[in-house]
Amino acid sequence: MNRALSLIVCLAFTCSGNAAWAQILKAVKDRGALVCGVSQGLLGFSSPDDKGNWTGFDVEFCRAVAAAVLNDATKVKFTPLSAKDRFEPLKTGDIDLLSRNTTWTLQRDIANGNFTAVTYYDGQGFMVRKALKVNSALELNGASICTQTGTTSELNAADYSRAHNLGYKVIVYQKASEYIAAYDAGRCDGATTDRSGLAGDRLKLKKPDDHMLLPETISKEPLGPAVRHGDQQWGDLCRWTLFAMINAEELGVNSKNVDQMMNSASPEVRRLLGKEGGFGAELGLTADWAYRIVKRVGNYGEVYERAVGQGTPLKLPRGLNNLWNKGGILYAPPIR
Ligand SMILES: N[C@@H](CCC(=O)N[C@@H](CS)C(=O)NCC(=O)O)C(=O)O
Repeated sequence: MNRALSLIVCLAFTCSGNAAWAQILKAVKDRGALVCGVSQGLLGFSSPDDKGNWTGFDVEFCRAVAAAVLNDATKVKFTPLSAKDRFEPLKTGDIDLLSRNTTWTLQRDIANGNFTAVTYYDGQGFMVRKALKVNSALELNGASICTQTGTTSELNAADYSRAHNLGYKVIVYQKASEYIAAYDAGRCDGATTDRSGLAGDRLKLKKPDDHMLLPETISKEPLGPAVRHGDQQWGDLCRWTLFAMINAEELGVNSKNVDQMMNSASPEVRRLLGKEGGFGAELGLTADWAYRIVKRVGNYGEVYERAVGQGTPLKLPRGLNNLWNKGGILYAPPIR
């Protein structure tokens, strides 16, 4: 490439990069609300009550971003999306953030948006009726298995069947409510999706205690939020929102003690809470961005316990989603 041409190419990239820079953050600030894509209803992750109040782990992440940007965790407009239709609104800019039990895969990362980080490490499982008297997914030869279309669940079930020569008939439905109803009505021998999803879906069955999860975990399902391609600042902001929540847990900073922690002598706590370092400005925010997240929403552990922990009907153990120094794999880069 000659020098003139390479200069033009270089300028074109620089300009397009600048044009995209900070668009979403500005739009959210101007609008005074974050538009967050969530599921249509998955207990523990994103589910609305009769009055339209949303709760769950993915919902809390939206609120954490709103707290960081707008200093108000309630300033979120939730857009419920089916599995199949979840990526299009991200690409068109109809949502600012997709926080919907979405597995990070190569194809999705390239074609649909940038995955910012993993908020929940999961894997796919199977649910069956106890009355079926099977103890392993390997005993489900020729079984019909219900799941939702547009998911990795659908693809993994087919892979697993092929790899183990099981002859599963994978039956897919457009909506979660349809696949759950079909399974509950006995139209399938088993249901399959992420184990965390099955934990929530089981509670929607007529008799949850008549059903159980089989021991196999057949895939890796790193679930995380995604943002639109091309706005680096917004991606950084969403990624560091999660890292701030994880670091806060590691440093013992929570929503109840965060005000006292503002006076902490620990350099790490001081950098987290914006008393030193001035990292907020680099994210397009004020210095106390992480203070706001912890104060208005909580650290990672608080959110986990509130949404899916032992005090909830889901009772999901922390497992992989515990801190790296407590037996899990949550390891947030340092704030410095
Ligand atoms: N993590 C998987 C599965 C995600 C998924 O959509 N699971 C279904 C079954 S639990 C679900 O959440 N449905 C809720 C909804 O569509 O509202 C993926 O990203 O493809």
